[in-house]
Amino acid sequence: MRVMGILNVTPDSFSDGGSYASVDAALAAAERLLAEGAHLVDVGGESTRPGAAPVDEEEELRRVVPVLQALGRRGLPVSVDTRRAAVARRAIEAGATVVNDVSGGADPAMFPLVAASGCTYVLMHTRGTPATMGALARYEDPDAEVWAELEARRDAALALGVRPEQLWLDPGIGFAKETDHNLAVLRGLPRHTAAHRVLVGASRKRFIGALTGQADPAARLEGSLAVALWAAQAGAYAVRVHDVAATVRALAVWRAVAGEA
Ligand code: HH2
Repeated sequence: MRVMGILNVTPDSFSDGGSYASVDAALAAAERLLAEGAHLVDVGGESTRPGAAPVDEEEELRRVVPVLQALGRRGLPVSVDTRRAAVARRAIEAGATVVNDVSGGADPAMFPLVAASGCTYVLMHTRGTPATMGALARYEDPDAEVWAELEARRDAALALGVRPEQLWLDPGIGFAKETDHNLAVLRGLPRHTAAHRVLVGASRKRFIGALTGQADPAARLEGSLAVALWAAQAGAYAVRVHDVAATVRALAVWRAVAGEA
């Protein structure tokens, strides 16, 4: 299973985002994640936490492009976490090979860009925007509804020329989902991993804090590892995590027990 290591270049991560000092810090952090065993570093310049304020395009570009260029010059495996086709385009020019889009292709220019560039594209399930998704977390059957909506977006991407082998599908843990919805979706994973390359992003998320009584995201390691191992057992293709070294070690033991190559 692939491990995508998270590199946030938001101001709360690097107080002077965009300066040389922060680019160097980001480069060092990316190299550390890869040395720890990440297959890919996911660079994001916009927080998508529930209720997060949107970042304008110019600011997002200012945060991520210098970092992506620095990573690209080193030839490091990079994905860009963005909802904007314009940002994705600049990222691909800088050497990113994966576009990770938490909006599920809301930007009308996104699917055509993905089709033309041939990049790998992570298509994630959500409803609404980070500002509105909380109110949209209403489901009768979360697993069935999430995957029906995700497959509809997949079909829209294919209709615009994206090829099936470019796609990873992500049920969007924590996006327009409460704890019970996240658990239902995770429980349903084995039903979907044969048909799709599935990415699971549960690392340090709020539902793990709710289940373990940990308000501090950094104290959610054990719960995050539990979900990563569940995802591996369910046949997921990739996990998106903050704690790369611990995840890689946990997966090594899981792999040995499971008898996976
Ligand atoms: N979750 C976040 C961001 N990007 N991408 C994918 N494919 N799947 C996810 O579940 C996912 C994602 C959460 O974002 P945020 O709250 O900004 O925090 P962080 O980037 O530290 O996870």
